[in-house]
Amino acid sequence: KVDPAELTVLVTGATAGFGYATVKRFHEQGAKVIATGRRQERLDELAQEFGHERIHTVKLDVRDREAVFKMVDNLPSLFAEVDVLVNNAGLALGLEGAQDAVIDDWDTMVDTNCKGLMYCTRALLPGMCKRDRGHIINLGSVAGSYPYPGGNVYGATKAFVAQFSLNIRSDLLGYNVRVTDIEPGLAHTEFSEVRFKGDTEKAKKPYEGLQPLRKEDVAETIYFAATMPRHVNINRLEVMPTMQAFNPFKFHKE
Ligand code: NDP
Ligand code: 8X3
Repeated sequence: KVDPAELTVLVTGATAGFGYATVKRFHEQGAKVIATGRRQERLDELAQEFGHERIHTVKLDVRDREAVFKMVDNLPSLFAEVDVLVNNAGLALGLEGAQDAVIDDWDTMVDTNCKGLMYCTRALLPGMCKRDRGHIINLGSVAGSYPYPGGNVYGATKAFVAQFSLNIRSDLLGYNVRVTDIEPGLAHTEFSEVRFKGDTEKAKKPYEGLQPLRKEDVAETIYFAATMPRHVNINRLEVMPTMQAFNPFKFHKE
């Protein structure tokens, strides 16, 4: 098994949800962690929580290509050799049908979930290849495999994440650099608050009457993939709440 205390882990979107839980999981096991996100006050709280030890925080919007590359170039030497990149920053916006969706929301999802993830990957991969040691862990979703009404662009961005993950695996054959796509189902984080733009009532609905995944469950899955022996690559890992499953096809009848 990989010893987490020997790892430097960079997490995007570390200010909430899976990202925060992932920082905590790795940090408590002795890893050095770079926590990034847009909300500075949350990053400050995080550094405080972990005693400013083995933690480096950077305010970063993954959509800003220049800032992503600058962040990687400017990492302090103690954190410069990143072993694990957790490409977690992402969001869904809206649940309208494609015919009614807000096109700016589509842009934001593509810019964050696809392009931001691409930039972080591209910025860190050369170092990983040079050191012949690394792991890119992407946050996909069940929404990338199974369609649902209103999932239009969000699901498509996650299908991109799944295929991008497989394709870069092909590019990296011959290097000790692993690539994993973690594909969670319904999980209770700030995800729904963001999707419904602060409409708390709507945001609560998906989680009512069932036990969704907790952020810690997903962090554990990420941790599992990262600490498997180096000869093992988890390609895709789909994880759902026990209380979630599939619908049959629907038909519109005249
Ligand atoms: P949260 O909303 O709780 O957390 C999302 C994180 O992403 C926040 O830390 C946010 O931080 C950050 N973020 C959003 N936009 C940007 C940006 N442009 N630049 C940098 N950071 C950004 O959601 P989850 O923890 O649930 O989601 C994490 C990932 O998991 C996402 O990719 C999501 O699509 C995916 N996912 C979620 C599922 C769920 O049901 N919750 C299921 C399957 C996948 P800040 O605002 O400070 O920048
Ligand atoms: C998040 C899961 O089903 O809300 O990716 O799209 S879902």
